[in-house]
Amino acid sequence: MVSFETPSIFNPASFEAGRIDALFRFILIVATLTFVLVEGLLFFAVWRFRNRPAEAAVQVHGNTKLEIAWTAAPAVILMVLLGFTFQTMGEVKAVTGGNVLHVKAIGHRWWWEFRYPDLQIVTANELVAPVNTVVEVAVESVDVEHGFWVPELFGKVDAVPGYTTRVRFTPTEIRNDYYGGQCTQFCGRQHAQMRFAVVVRSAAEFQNWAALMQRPEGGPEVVSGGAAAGRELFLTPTSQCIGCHTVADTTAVGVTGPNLTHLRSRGFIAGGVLANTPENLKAWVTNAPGFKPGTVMPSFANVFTPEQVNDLVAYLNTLR
Ligand code: HEC
Ligand SMILES: [Cu+2]
Repeated sequence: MVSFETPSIFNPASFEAGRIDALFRFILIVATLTFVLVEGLLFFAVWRFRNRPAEAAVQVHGNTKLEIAWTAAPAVILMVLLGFTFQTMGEVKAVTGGNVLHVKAIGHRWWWEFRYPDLQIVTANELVAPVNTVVEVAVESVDVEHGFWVPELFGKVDAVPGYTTRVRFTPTEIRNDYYGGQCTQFCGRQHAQMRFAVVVRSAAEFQNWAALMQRPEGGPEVVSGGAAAGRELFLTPTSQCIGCHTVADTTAVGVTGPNLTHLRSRGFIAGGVLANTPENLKAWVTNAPGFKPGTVMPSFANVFTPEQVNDLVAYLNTLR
């Protein structure tokens, strides 16, 4: 299993996550002071007015000033917190504006699809974004409700079937590792295995990546040997692959599973839980439900010979 850097809201790497972090810390301080004050008064009262055998307790009824004070003080505190919360919400709200990169994140049981409508890019598991650019993500779902969250970059939003939720983030830091994301709404058996990553790159690196992603599959002339046999098998309708997967400019136009056109350009497969290595591809293509019981991708263990799987993986390896 791939381990992303442990996601933390205390380690913000975008303007929006920075604002949320600041609000959280402010609320934490106010809440801590309130807690210490209230508990301190409680313990003081317990100690100061503890029962002593000789004394009868003083009987008091009502204290208007005190009651007004302990109603007004929390109300004022909550109003202040509400004010800062509204302010932060305004700052992080998705507003479609000028220089915005639009990305669609579509939840599937149990992986995330990423589409860049303006760039004609379709990929999975990894959202690549340029640093210091406003990225507006339109979050959707094709099946059940999912949750979309990268703690370092933006607040949690729901992916609701038939409805688009928008969230915006402006990454400010390029880190070597991935920003780890996780489905945060229980969505069935493989909910915990529904991860994704955000990769933040410099503007130039992002352009290179986009250009690579816009290239079509190389066509039959670029593959040979096992890969050519694998390509043929992959594109044969009876092998089923093309019913669920797309490879641009081939007869593979299925949309049930991840787009495989540039499969090998991604670090992970299977909803971010397996490193994208030839060995893992082989194991996955042989028996996907062995890794993720319940996935709609069937097991091919009794369908293909190991040689056929080798050929398929040789072909998948050419999808760069
Ligand atoms: C019934 C639909 C279906 C069929 C048929 C199918 N797949 Fe899949 N495939 C999926 C789904 C769904 C996933 C994503 C599963 C997940 O991550 O939970 C997937 C994932 C993959 C992945 C990993 C991609 C990634 O980025 O995560 C590869 C590679 C793959 N399939 C190859 C194949 C090959 C090769 C065939 C034909 C032998 C095939 N699939 C047949 C549905 C299908
Ligand atoms: Cu989910």
